[in-house]
Amino acid sequence: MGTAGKVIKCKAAVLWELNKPLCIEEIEVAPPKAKEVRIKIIATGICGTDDHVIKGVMVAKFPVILGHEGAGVVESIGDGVTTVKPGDKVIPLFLPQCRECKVCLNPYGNACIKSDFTGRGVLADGTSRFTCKGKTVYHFLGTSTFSEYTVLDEFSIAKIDDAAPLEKVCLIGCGFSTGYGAAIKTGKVTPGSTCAVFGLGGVGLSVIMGCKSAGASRIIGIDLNKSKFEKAKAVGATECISPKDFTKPISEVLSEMTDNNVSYSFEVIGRLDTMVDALASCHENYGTSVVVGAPPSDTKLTYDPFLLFSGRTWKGCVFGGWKSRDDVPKIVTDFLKGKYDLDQLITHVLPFKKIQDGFELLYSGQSIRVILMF
Ligand code: COD
Ligand code: ZN
Repeated sequence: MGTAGKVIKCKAAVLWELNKPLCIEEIEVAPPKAKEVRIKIIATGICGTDDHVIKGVMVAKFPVILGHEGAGVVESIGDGVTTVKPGDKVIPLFLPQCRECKVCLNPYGNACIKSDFTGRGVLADGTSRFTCKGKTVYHFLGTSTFSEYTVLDEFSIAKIDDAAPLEKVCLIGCGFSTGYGAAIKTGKVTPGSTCAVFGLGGVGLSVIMGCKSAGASRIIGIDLNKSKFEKAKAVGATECISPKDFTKPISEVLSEMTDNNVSYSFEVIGRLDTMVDALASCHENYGTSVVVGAPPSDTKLTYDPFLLFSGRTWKGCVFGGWKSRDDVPKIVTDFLKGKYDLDQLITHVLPFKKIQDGFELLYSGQSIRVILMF
């Protein structure tokens, strides 16, 4: 391609400071160095975690280009890149898979040590590929999809099927895979089982899709906001309840509804009280409860240890437990085979320049997922 090896000038949303709106700026994107790949982003979702950086709940180096739920096409590759080539459709991975570290080599591990959850804001060689107005701009989670072009380490990229619609499969880069994997990969939901899903946002809906695809026969959605019920039922919930409608603890309500037979429960809210409620709601002996929602930082839980002593299993997962580079292409293929429907999660599609409107939709609770198109 004509741009390979050259600096590309393009548009990106730059966050210059905490608690400020994102600014659409012209930036310079340097060519990829060895073992790096430059991608043209075609579509990106907006996730709550991007907002966590804006609000200072999650650390990052400023100025920064956020975005970690995108899909695009390879523009050029650096020396030594073997797994993708220009023109390939790809999904950037905020949870990389280097295939060399202790975690990647463990058959059950997926939180590769090359992940940038501490906010270093640079690629593996310790530098950034972005500049704006003469200043270095930092990367976010090794992905930075709120830019027309971005550069990633090769270990942060999954090559996907050429037939994949990028404006939909971008959700596989974060929200969908997180929920779907919590059910399929981490919870290992079994056919005919009963599941309870606490929290019916985009990730909770993805958990429901996972439970359904695993063959669960009852899937009970729990949310304070009853306007979430219709969509939850459309993606596979068999019943929905609001804790507001009961005076007794929700675990007792679920036990009565199911003859004490909830095998799997999922917390997809990120609250301490609902984490314990979800644990108490699964069967005291053979039940498994999965924590999907990120807990508030610097908090501690108090719970009755008999909840575990009787035999329950309590687990958590990041990115659904998937090994990103191995599994994301398979999740995309399953989508192309019609195994699940991503349209149900997409409530708004906006041009990239309207990114701030997209965040406003997130704040107002009107959106499940907003997709920005370049
Ligand atoms: N009881 C019942 N429902 C509640 C309660 C409550 N006490 N409080 C809130 N809810 C409902 C809300 O009405 C809402 O419907 C739902 O819970 C939450 O949904 P959303 O739309 O706010 O959020 P999601 O589904 O997009 O994501 C929620 C998570 C908690 C999963 C997310 O914020 C998170 O923590 N993700 C996991 C962390 C992670 O893997 N991060 C990696 C990169 S993102
Ligand atoms: Zn996310």
